[in-house]
Amino acid sequence: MPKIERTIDELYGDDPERADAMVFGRAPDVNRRGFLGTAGLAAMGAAVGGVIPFAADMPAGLFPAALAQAPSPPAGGAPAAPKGPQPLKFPGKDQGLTVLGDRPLVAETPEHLLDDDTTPFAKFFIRNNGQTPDEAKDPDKWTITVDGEVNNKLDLTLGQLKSRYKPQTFRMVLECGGNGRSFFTPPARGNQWTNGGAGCAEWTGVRLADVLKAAGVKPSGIYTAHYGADLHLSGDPKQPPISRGMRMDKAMEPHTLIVWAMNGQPLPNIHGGPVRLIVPGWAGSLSHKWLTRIWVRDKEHDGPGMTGTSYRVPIRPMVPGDKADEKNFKILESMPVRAIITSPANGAKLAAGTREIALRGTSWAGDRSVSAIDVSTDFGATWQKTNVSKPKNRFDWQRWSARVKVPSDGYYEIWVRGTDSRGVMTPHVAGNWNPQGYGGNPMHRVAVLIG
Ligand SMILES: Nc1nc2c(c(=O)[nH]1)N[C@H]1C(S)=C(S)[C@@H](COP(=O)(O)O)O[C@H]1N2
Ligand SMILES: [Mo]
Repeated sequence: MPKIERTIDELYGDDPERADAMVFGRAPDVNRRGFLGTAGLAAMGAAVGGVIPFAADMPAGLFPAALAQAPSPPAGGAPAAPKGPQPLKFPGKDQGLTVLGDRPLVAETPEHLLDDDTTPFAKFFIRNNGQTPDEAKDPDKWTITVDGEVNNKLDLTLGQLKSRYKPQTFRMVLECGGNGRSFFTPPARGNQWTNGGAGCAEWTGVRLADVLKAAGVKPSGIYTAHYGADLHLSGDPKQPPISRGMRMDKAMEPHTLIVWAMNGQPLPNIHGGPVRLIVPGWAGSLSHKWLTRIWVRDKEHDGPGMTGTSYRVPIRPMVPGDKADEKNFKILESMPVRAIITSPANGAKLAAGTREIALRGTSWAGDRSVSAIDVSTDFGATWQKTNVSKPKNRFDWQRWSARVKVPSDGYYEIWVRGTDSRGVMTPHVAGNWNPQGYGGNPMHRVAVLIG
């Protein structure tokens, strides 16, 4: 690939018309599919590294996947990462993880590293909001309080939790509420996740429902509020750290767990050890780490992360980039369907003469399941069905695989789209724009160069 002086995002940000003319070799107002002039085609081929056999199907104005790897700089909030993806340096973690922020530590997993059925610790994303507490010296003495709208307030040690209730193990996706945020235009505030704020691990613990039943939730107890041992990022104990909560019916679901093990090992400190919540299907921020207290409330929780536009999405669509009217927002619950390609990696180079490519990926859909995954090699002109695995249990992700044929050497984009159990499909571009960028789940694409 030729050296790119400025990222394509920067170019588009500064002068979109010139950028379009450079990339597509034509006036930007010509919005017809396949309208690439000969000069434009040559320029585009040079930019992506090869001829484009399906150029006629390439939508006008499309960023080639080969050039769209670097996430856009954020509009505000989190500071922009210094040039290019920063590798993660953390004991036991794969250096291929991308650091999105180091204070607090936030790191995502590039799609091609999500190629395991069960995401190992080494490849599991990290999302902290505050200061990570020190490792617990005596984990079984860690205490969790359950209070508020309950008949019997509980102070349970982890040891008691393990012995009093029946342990459960499920393989389930944990996904940050902001996953996919970098796909919004104009950029949304916060960590610029691509698709890697997610992983699927085996979680062992007890049902939150069993603990709540032991505490005896009063009819007035309709919502939970979660508290942990981490301090606010400032280190000031008077500043409240993140505290989210959920409707009682989600808290009572059989897959909502208080867990102490991940992939059969004691829960690592960085993932909330010795004990955390796992609330599958909903924003990862509900899965409170270093859990110390569940307060049962008689109204929707209003802790940090529950108000304004935090973890809240528009009820009626808003104009992208516009000022938010907070009355038009409701709390984010189930995450939307997402489908990614885990092999080949974006930018893969395959030997000349390759005519068939083996594809693998994974998919999940919040509270729903995935009913179909389709792939395209011709910019979405035609689609092919893939084999989609059955989940091991509810909230497990669903791996998919396919073999696709290509007619000649050159530059291809593999596109994937997923459909959930209610027929809702991943869109071409992130929709329902919102200031903090929740629910960005456009089709994933990878660039592949043959020869
Ligand atoms: N106590 C506490 N719990 C927390 C957080 C936090 O900052 N503090 N971050 C939340 C968010 S936003 C996400 S996405 C998940 C990330 O879990 P992980 O770091 O184990 O991947 O933890 C959630 N639980
Ligand atoms: Mo998150």
